Amino acid sequence: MTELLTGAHVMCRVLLEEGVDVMFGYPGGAIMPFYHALPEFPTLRHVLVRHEQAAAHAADGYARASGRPGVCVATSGPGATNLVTGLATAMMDSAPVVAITGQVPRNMIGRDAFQETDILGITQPITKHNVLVQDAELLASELREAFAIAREGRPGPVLVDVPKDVQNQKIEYEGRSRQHQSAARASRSVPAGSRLFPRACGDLREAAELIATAQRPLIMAGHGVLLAAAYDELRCLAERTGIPVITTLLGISGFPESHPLHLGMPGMHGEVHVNRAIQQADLILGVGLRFDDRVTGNTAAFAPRAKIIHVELDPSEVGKNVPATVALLGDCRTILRELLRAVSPRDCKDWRAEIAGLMKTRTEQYRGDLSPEGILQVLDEETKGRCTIVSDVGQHQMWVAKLYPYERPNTHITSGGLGTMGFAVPGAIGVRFARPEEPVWAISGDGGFQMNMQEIATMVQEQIPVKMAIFNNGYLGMVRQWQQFFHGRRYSATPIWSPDYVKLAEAYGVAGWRVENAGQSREAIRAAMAVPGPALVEFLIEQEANVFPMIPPGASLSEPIEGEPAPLVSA
Ligand SMILES: Cc1ncc(C[n+]2csc(CCOP(=O)(O)OP(=O)(O)O)c2C)c(N)n1
Repeated sequence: MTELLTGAHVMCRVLLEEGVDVMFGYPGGAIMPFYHALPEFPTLRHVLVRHEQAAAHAADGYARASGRPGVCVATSGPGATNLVTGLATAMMDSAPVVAITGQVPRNMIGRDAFQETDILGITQPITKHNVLVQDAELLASELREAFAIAREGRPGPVLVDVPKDVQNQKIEYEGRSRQHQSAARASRSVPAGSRLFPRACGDLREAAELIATAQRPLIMAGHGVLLAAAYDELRCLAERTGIPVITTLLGISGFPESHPLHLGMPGMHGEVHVNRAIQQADLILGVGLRFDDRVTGNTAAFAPRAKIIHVELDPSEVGKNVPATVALLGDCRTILRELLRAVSPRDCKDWRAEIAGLMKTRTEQYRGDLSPEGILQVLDEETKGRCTIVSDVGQHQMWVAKLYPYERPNTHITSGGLGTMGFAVPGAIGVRFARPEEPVWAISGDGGFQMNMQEIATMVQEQIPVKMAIFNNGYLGMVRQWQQFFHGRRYSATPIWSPDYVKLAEAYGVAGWRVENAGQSREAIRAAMAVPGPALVEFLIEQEANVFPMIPPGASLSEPIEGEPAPLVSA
């Protein structure tokens, strides 16, 4: 049966068909017909953000936590350009996001119309696909395709630009058949990518042979493990072979941290024993990662003795940063299952003992009473591991990655690839929509928090009980650390003033606490978790605390800085 509908109604219908239950957006002139139609679809919940960047991050957070595409909506011009950082963030971290933007009417395009911008041109390199829909007849198919492209294969953001007159255009609409709808629903429950490469392509037998004969093998698990939900397969493979597992920043929570085979995080701020193990390894089984420069350090000196088996969905990643001896192309879960069948049991005992010998007991690096380590330990005790943490970017991001013990799958969410400050607060809003029963903590520095703290208003208006923690050191800490280590302590533009966060929370009608010493942490965290709505806890940490160890940029993994560099003696 066909119906006469406007383009805007078709957009809402397709969103419903695609199983969308929430979208994050901000209205404006060119997207008004869509917003006019929206109230007729009460099951499509719309969350009004305070800045479109936050809409994109919230859609991204929703996507990462649910495995389903997150949706954001903006008007043309400044609304659309405000999405850019969020789309680039989603692109770098393979998050399925569908962005819908209004565009000026077709007859105004190319005439510098009010709020016209070439958002297709702008987002071309930071989306998996984008399209300007020039006829409402094509709207349904383009939108459906947008969802399919966002979620299929290696997930990523897709932008659909819809001129205002196309939203108003009336067409005969034939809804997707019931069969189609249930097929769409079924496909959503399949982990991303598993339809593209049903079987591993690459030499499994050669990979199994390398795994059987290596003396010092390591598994490096990346974001692909989380995207493919390959948790059980990864654990089984590690246990069957006794190979220790390293989790990259985006691979964290892909493998339980208390597991005896878990080693830790590699790379720039990775533990010394992890990086040493990499440098001594004779085989690295890289699963769903791109061997990013923050992981490898100087690639020329990375894992000099190791052959690399690269398990990867995206063929363009293979050989891009490090050469692979064997490439197994496909969905991580599928390939790990096949590898499991192909490998024989072993235990790698000697190698594990060797790595244990490389481990040092961490010496307390923090001078202040309120250490990041202490805060995260109390947070773990109070949440009992039952919480998802969304971190921002900077020193606190590294502490949150390394010091909280992630046991449950996909409970650590952060902007790894783009390193986008301001991600945590709006990202956590999206995560909470995907996991309405889960306590969600957004942990930011005082710099990143001030980039998107306007979203407290969104939480209040929409009653989203995200708990916010600010690690306030009075600096753009990570940049200050680099200035201390590599720029002779010239703290140029890194001291940063903050408002009184407790009063700020109060102004929004939100509960807030300031924690100045270790003794106050537990009570504040407990109280924040006890209030039903959003809450904020500011931790006044030592101003010049540093993240150790650190591989200097461009150096090899064998050259860690493990303590404060000596102050420069001026001539
Ligand atoms: C949008 C954006 N701008 C600039 C940077 C560069 N940058 C990386 S870390 C950092 C400092 C972050 O400071 P803060 O949020 O206070 O966190 P801290 O490092 O102190 O924990 C900056 C400026 C960035 N990553 N993202």
